[in-house]
Amino acid sequence: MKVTIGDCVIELVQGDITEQDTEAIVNAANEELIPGGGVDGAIHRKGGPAILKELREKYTRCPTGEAVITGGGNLKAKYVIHTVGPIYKDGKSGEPELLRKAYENSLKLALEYGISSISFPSLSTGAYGYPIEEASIIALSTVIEFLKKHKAPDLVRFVLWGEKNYKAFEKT
Ligand code: AR6
Repeated sequence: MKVTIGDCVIELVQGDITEQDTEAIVNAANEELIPGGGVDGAIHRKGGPAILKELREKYTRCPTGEAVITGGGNLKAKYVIHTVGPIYKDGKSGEPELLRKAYENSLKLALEYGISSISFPSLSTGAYGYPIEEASIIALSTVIEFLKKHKAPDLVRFVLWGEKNYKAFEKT
């Protein structure tokens, strides 16, 4: 599914983030920047050790809602933007704002690096337990607002894992 916001495109696809050929892909990392499971595990496995090496050289940690950037190692993507979504408690402990910040700060880094296409997973909706319906509203509204304001990047692709996640985003 595709929608246009001015000259920019938001695309929803079902698939694997590590296979994307956008200039950047976004990793659902943790504050310690230590490779874990889910998207994070898949990115480090396929991207190879260069990504972790660069993370260790440049950064010590990444607070929730912030984002850092490395090269893409063996991935098709030139860059990996590592951001940390909130761990879901009850939805009333600041999670919506932190999730919004994670998307927004990833997009800001993309602008800073002149990145024209970027793929996001659905941050926080795996190990961190954020309900996909609530998360999809924040993800999409944050990206739409950003594209309206900055008119870049040209393409923002959401890569959803499995049919249930794809359908939730499609409905939103
Ligand atoms: N491509 C796209 N989406 C995927 C893929 C993939 N290859 N694999 C899983 N998903 P998660 P979080 C979906 O757990 O909730 C890690 O251990 C998945 O179905 O990757 O932000 C980190 O180190 C879900 O919808 O990230 C952190 O400690 C979404 O991606 C912690 O998990 C996010 O699930 C971060 O948890």
